[in-house]
Amino acid sequence: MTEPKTPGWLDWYAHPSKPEFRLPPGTVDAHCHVFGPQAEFPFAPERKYTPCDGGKDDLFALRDHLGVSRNVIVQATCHGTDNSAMVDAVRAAGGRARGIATVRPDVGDRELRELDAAGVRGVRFNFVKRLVDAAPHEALATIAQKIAPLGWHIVLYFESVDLPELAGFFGSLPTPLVVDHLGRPDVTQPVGGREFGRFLRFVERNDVWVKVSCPERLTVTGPPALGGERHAYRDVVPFGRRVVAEFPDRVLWGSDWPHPNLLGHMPDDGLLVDYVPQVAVTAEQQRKLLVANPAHLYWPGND
Ligand code: 0GY
Repeated sequence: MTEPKTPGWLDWYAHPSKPEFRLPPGTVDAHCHVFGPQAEFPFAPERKYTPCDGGKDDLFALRDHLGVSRNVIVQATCHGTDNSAMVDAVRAAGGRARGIATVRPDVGDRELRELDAAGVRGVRFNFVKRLVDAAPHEALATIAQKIAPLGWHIVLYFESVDLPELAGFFGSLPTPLVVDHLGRPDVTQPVGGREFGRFLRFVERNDVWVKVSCPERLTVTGPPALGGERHAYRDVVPFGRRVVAEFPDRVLWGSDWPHPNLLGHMPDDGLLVDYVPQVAVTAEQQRKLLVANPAHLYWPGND
């Protein structure tokens, strides 16, 4: 039996537009997910939402439609610590995908080696309270120690207001760090203001990677009206542009398809591609953001 979707759930865009911006060859979508399909990969009992299906075939179709070459598939919280849908998708991509897993502190070496062989290159630590129950630092530190010898990294998902209390713990982690969605700034604050300044200093001090992703999640002004201009999410642009300008060798881009838990609107994925040249304004910035940086992190030796 399949579970019904969370009331009000917004499904991913079935017919995304063709982007005006031509992604350079080798572009990596470094943040996307798969949801099920539920009949094959049931959702986890401890999940906080039940999404629509968004399986590997739909992801690969979007990849090809947008002109993306490779994907990094991040375990979604609706699958808990059962990584099978994500691993199945990474395997099916035949070298064109890597994975980010969620594991428990008691994960064994054998399971980690199997995940590594499948193409997993990191774990995600999620501190967003609406998505996960408490994330005790001791348990996460145990996971970090176990994955560090594999050369994996840790993906961090947190709200910007929580950074001050988390920064010390993040600084103690033994692997490279990758921050989701610009550290989720409040884009009604100035880009030169205290909160974003704190985030920029954190990135500088800890040499972390930042995903310049999810303008559709961070925006307050919203997308353009249907049929309107293609320069969407203008209120997020200064934040993305600042990070790309300051840390050109440390930024990644991701679509976040199939876009869990959006409340206001579902983005046209073609528009999300057209957001890229607004924040990476030179060809060199675009090459680093889309191709060179993710290749270095996920396909080293091949970059
Ligand atoms: C994202 C954002 C969200 C959800 C998840 O794994 C997830 O469930 O990541 C969110 O709700 O903000 O990165 O996809």
